[in-house]
Order: sequence, then structure tokens, then C-alpha cells
Amino acid sequence: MAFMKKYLLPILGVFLAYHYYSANEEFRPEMLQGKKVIVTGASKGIGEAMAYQLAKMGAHLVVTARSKETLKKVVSHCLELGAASAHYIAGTMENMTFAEQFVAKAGKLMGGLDMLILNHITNTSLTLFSDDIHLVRRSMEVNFLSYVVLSAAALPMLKQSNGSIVVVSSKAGKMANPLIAPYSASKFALDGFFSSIRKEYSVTNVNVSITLCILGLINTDTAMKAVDGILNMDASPKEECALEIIKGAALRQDEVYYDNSIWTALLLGNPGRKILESITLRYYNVDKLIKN
Ligand code: NAP
Ligand code: 4JX
Repeated sequence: MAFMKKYLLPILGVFLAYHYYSANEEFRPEMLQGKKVIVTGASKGIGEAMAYQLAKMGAHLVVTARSKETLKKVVSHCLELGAASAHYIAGTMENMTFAEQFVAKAGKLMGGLDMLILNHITNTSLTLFSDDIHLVRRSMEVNFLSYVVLSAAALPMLKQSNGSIVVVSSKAGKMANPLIAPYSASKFALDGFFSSIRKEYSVTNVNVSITLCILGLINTDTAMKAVDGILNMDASPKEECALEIIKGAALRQDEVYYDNSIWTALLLGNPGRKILESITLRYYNVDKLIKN
């Protein structure tokens, strides 16, 4: 108890104060004006809503998903809304060669890259897991591995622009829920990978921010159809969700929490993990890391 009062509570206090004040920088839509942005999974749902928010802010956009016809419509609406430029490249993120070549093509179209927004997921329905190994593999490949491939391909351009990687995840990537085990596994993997490379960027002075977005249930058509009759939970609006993701990304926040409960960020924020991470980092020989 004495240990808790003397050490743990002051550390927690400093941590919470730092977190609160560092998140209080002002967002201005001009921050995105003229920025070169990729949005994946942008043919519908939150990805489409982010494309429209970014278009209104005057960004250059390259959007992707599989369906060409829907992407065409998204691009023309982006131009109407005020995008500096807007293009689409259609393809599937099941194909890692497509993922890699997509980034190169998008970079050429815009002449560089400031922000990579990783948002697509493979189709998921709510079911008890029994033996659908194919869904586990597809979820890991599309929802996780392609994110790694896309960010690795984009890193040289993002280093040049001191840019940002935005990873759209879920409460299901921080806590367990029934009926979505493969999806949840892929979202936990995103936290493990991208939070680790954020540490690497920090110790090796790579000025590329990584924003992990932890979302509650959002009212996209896909989500509403999937949970219908199974989950009685209020969903938050996709337009506001899209804006909160972009704000957090522009402010280079490590994490964005967007949910209809104010408790989510507090309960899933996990200060214990952050304290342990920074203590553990002190055991590393940082000079050796930089030379490698
Ligand atoms: P959505 O409306 O279903 O949109 C998914 C997007 O991914 C579409 O553009 C889809 O277009 C694309 N896509 C699907 N399979 C693909 C593939 N194999 N290759 C490339 N693109 C593919 O999804 P959403 O509800 O907006 O979710 C967006 C993000 O938010 C996801 O990362 C999700 O995990 C996260 N999230 C959502 C909720 C929610 O309640 N909605 C909650 C928490 C987190 P095509 O079909 O044309 O390819
Ligand atoms: C069922 C459930 C319960 C999520 C976050 C979540 C996604 C999954 C499953 C949504 C879009 C979809 C289809 C809780 N949460 C969630 N899901 N919390 O991210 N769900 C559905 C709904 C993929 O495509 C508490």
C-alpha cells in the first residue's frame, strides 16, 4: 500500500496529466490541405466517409477497394467536395503483390505521400468459431498482413514527408468478444505490430507517426447487417467517426478512441502497459539499435 502511494499513484497522475494535455493541441482542417493521402477500403462505410472529410479539407487522394464502379463514384464526389485531386486504383488486398504495387502507383500519381490510412477488412459475419481456418487465414492476410506490406512499401515516402500511418482498429483489438474470433485476432495483431514499430521509430528517430484507432460499433451498412438480431448495442455515426480519426492522425496521436461510451478510453487505455513499456525500453542498448 505504501509502495502504491509513494510510487504508483504519482506515476499514474503524471501519465494521465501528460496524456490529457498532449491531446489538447488544436486541430485545424487546413492541416490536411494539399496533403497526399491514401485511403484503403474507401468504397463504402468509414473509408468512404474519411475520403469525403479529406476531400472537403482539400487533400490529394488515392482511394482503393475491389469494386471499380463504386470507387469511380467516390472519386467524382471527392472532386465535387473540393479534393485537390482524386484517383482510384482497384484491387484486392488478398494479393500482397497488388498491395505493394498499389503504393508505388499511388505515390507516382500524387508525387509523394503524407498519410497512409489503412482501413479495409475482409467480409466477416458473426459466428461461433468451429473450424473455419480459411477465415482465420484470410482475416490475418487481409486485415493484418496487407497492412504490414502497405506500410513497408510506403515508409520511404513517409520518411521523406515526416508523414503518418493510420491504422483503423476496433475495441475488438483490445478486448475479447464472442462471435468474431478471427477478426479479433487480426485486430490484436495490428496493435502488437504497429505499437512495436512505433517504439522502433521513436528510438531510431524516424519521424513517422502511427495512430491506432480503437472504434466501438459504427453505423456502417456492413456492420448494421452483421449485428442485426444478434447484438443490441447502439452504433455511433460513421461521419463523426471519420472526422475523429482524421483529427487524431493530424495531431499525430498514438491512439484514437471513438465509441459511444466515455469509459472505453479510460478502461482500455491501459496505463499499466504504458508504464511497463517505458520501463522495459530502458533495458535496451539504444545505440546498438540505431547502428543496425
Ligand atoms: P465496410 O463498410 O464493410 O467497408 C470495408 C471496405 O473494405 C470496403 O471499401 C470494401 O470494398 C473493402 N474491402 C473488402 N474486402 C476487401 C479486399 N479483399 N481487398 C481490398 N478491399 C476490401 O467496413 P466499415 O464498417 O466501414 O469498417 C472500416 C474499418 O473500421 C475496418 O477496419 C473495421 O475493422 C473498423 N471498425 C468498424 C466497426 C463498425 O462497427 N463498422 C467497428 C470497429 C472497427 P470492396 O468490397 O469493394 O472491396
Ligand atoms: C460483435 C461485436 C461486438 C466490434 C467492436 C467490431 C466489427 C466486425 C463484426 C463490425 C464490422 C464488421 C461486422 C462488439 N464490438 C464489435 N463487434 N466492438 O469492430 N465489429 C461486425 C461489426 C466486422 O464488418 C462489442
